[in-house]
Amino acid sequence: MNIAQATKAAIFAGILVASAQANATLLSFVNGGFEGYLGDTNHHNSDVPPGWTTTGGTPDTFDGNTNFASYTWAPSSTGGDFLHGIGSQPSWTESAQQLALSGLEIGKVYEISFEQAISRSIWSQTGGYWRITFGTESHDSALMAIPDYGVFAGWQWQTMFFTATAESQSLTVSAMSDTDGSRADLGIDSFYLGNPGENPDNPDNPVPEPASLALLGIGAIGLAAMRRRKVRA
Ligand SMILES: [Ca+2]
Repeated sequence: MNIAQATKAAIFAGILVASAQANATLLSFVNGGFEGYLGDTNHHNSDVPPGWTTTGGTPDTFDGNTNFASYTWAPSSTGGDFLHGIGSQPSWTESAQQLALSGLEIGKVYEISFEQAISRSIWSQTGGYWRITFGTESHDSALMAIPDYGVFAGWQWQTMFFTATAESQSLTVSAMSDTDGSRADLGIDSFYLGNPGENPDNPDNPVPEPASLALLGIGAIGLAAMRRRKVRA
């Protein structure tokens, strides 16, 4: 490969990355980091961050320092605030939503990935998990056991795949406990919804290496050159 070809390959790799980002923004999904809340995160504030809407119970905006009532948390890998939800179905399930995310391709697979955590406050009774609903499809995250008081078991990455069945779908995150009528206190942060494999924060789903992007670029340039030759012939 000469220098001109290498330059073209590099430019194309850049275009690939840029178009992937453009596709992700078509979703109109915002604020997967749950940032931007201006109130007090060290009490049950019943407030969700910008972009999110409360759809069940009173989920709160917490951060790694939230420690009232024996809560013990730590910052997620992307830090800042996170969403806290109480699961105690069937009577109480806290949930938040992003309505009518648009520009979806019907039949296309989308990745949803996030970090989850659990804490034990003076009211917590049992373990739990997050139920993620996107359109008509729901997936449950891995069950987290209730920790001892003062113990934070860490943030845990979850990766799920959903197939769009409409051009516009709503997204809901619901806190669930493992035992009906018992309370679980859960956290969720670093939420991603977009093309599979393109969440740069997800350690279980690494982004393509720059080298493989460049190879893709070279392949595409080669195809284009072949087509040009065909047209001339
Ligand atoms: Ca955050």
